[in-house]
Amino acid sequence: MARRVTLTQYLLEQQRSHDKVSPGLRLLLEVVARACKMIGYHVNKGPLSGIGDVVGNINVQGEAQKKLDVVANEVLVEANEWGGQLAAMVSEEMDGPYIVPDRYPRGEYLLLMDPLDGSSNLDVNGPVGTIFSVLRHQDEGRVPDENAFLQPGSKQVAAGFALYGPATVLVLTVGNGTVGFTLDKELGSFVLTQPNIRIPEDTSEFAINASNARNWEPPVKRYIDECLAGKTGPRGRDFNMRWVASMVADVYRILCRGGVFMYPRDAKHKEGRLRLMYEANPMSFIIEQAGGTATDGERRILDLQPTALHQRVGVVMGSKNEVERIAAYHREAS
Ligand code: AFP
Repeated sequence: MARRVTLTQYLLEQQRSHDKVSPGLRLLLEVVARACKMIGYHVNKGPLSGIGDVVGNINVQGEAQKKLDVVANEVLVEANEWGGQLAAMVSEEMDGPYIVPDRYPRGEYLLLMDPLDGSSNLDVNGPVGTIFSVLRHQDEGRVPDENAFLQPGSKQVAAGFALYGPATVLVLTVGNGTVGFTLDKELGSFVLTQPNIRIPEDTSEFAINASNARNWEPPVKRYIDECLAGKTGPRGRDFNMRWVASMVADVYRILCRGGVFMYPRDAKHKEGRLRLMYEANPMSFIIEQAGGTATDGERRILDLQPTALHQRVGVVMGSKNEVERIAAYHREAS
């Protein structure tokens, strides 16, 4: 049987062979992965978990918080606050930064997360996941404030997501490619199953919520119309469409077989719908490290200078040649 490489072994090898992984970052990523296992445990119990009912809270996004959103956030905060690697955390489920309490040592890293992405799929047993991003705290001597987090995505030292689907998978980059692990539920270990994820540069599959079509900007409408025209249109081939309405699931599919994921700005979502800091940035780092491209329609997402923790952004990411075609359509339009 082929030697099974666990997440711990992979991170130790990265620490030894590349200066990109410090002992502190390795420990941080192992703690985040362990927290994801716990979240996956709750998710996989479905209605039997007794959580998931809307508790009536409305989070900073104005969304009804399901208890599992809150539980996932608590699991991540409690797992990460005592280890000494982090100075603070930002989450979709918390209005402002969570500063590691004085009773614990504060470290050099900042953690940003969407604890339960796709949670509106929970009621229908759809795939959901946890997205995370790691930045360095640039001024380690000072308690971080909101501004400490407002770094462009290119400053990320690690990013990843867990996908709680038929299997629980963990996708990770530390800046040395993108890799995938599958949870061996008997052993409780994440085992390396995709040692070098590469996104095909071409694709005939796109992902977009087509119910927004009337609101799309012209370059997006042009691109989608050409895909729908298929063999009879300018693309000369038929396209397929997928939309899981769970970014982690749609992005994982693209990592596995190519495609383009689109949640563009439109007349209804003027800034876009997805969050820059803990959805678009980590996913862009992962996609680029797998040979793909990620823009806000035109500009590279990882170059964008954030101005607010929960700001939204348009997202077009995946197979390089399609994302670049869409960016060209935006340039032509402007
Ligand atoms: P929820 O976490 O509220 O389910 O939103 C999921 C998400 O942020 C992202 O994962 C999906 O790609 C996108 O929203 C789906 O948006 P629509 O519901 O508008 O299709």
